[in-house]
Amino acid sequence: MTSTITISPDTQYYLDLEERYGAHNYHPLPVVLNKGEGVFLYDVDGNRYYDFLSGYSAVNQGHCHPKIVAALTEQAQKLTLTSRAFHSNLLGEYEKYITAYFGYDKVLPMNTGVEAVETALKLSRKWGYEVKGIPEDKAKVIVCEGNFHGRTSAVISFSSDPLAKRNFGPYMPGYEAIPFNDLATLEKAFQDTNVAAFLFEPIQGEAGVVVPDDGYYKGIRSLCTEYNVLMVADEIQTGLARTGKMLACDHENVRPDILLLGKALSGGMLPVSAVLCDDEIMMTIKPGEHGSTYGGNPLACAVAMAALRVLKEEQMETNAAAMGELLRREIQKLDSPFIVTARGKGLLNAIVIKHPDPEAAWDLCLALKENGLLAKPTHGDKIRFAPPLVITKEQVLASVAIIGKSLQVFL
Ligand code: IF1
Repeated sequence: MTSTITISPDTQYYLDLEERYGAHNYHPLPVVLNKGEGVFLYDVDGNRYYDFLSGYSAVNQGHCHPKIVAALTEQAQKLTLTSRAFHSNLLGEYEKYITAYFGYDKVLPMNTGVEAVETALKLSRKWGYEVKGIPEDKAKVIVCEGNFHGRTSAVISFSSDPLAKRNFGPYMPGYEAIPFNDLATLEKAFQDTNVAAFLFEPIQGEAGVVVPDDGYYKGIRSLCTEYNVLMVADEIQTGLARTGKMLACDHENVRPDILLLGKALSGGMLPVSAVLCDDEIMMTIKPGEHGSTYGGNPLACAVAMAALRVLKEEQMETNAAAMGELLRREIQKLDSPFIVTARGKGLLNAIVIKHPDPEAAWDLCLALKENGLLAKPTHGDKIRFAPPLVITKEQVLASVAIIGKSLQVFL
């Protein structure tokens, strides 16, 4: 492998600060960024990069989208936080806007994605006991092997990734993992009348952008309806136009019972997440039974409405679908012996690397960085390619040229 990287004194200065004073809970690429605009990121040495990670799909609208920044800065000078001890003039407006946008009775506003997941798990259990009639403390939630839903102690309890759970026990009971994209096993699991919900990612992101067979979402919907189990779609990464539709479930016109959103719900400005469902489920939580300090704060409400608005105004789902097709087609045309496949939907994609060196994906990402494109491996041999949804045809072609050039690192 001939990947050589250059680290300037300015870059090294920042790397050293993080090494000395920060937890070592990540292994980032050796690049220090100080500016973002649209599809581009810029480092402290003024180098420009195509961003092919988009903050793990939190920056679908492009870095520092002017309309979202304007909403942020305008609201930041008026009122940022009241807590839910009092009302604000924006929470109700936001709740009306987002519930109409996605077609649900109500929304429970939270902050991070995993808080939305935890909220959905609590809602599912509460609904299980108080509506479905599951005996107390017997509720089960079915999840998928290879899942990633966040990093709280309860959520890692049902992770199948040893790295995510090792030495974080004891684990939360009440979960059963089945294979992803397997409706027969899902139906078997639903024979247990204590099952309250099925939590799934429409496309498994962290597992390496694993796209299920056509008909999977329709199959889940039909089984959940038949067995009175809540269909809980974690669209925190796949939602908000990322896969070429507003929601990944829209590819099969399927409506989950509980919809989870996060990441790009704020366009990368600040943590904003949301749990949407109808009254039968949402009204099982009574005052004082759930919440958070920042949930539904006026700043988040203003930013989220702007972030949702630009998705539609700029028809980002249409662009994501077209540019995703182009990206996968152009990568296939590279006809590289080191790329097994380029897979995904819309602009949520990954390439699978074929090379004897286990570090090959990492070395390719270093070469991509040297050539002006930022991407990160996931689970060893896969590299996620997920640029902001505002990317143009010319920028896709330029990016693929960088990918083609960088693959020479394997020669
Ligand atoms: C990290 C992964 C992606 C998510 C889905 C819930 C959450 C996430 C489908 C929780 C968060 C982030 C977390 C971040 C890296 C990134 C990630 F690699 F971890 F798995 F995108 F694929 N549901 N995903 O993808 O949302 O609490 O983070 O706001 O932890 O390293 P969060």
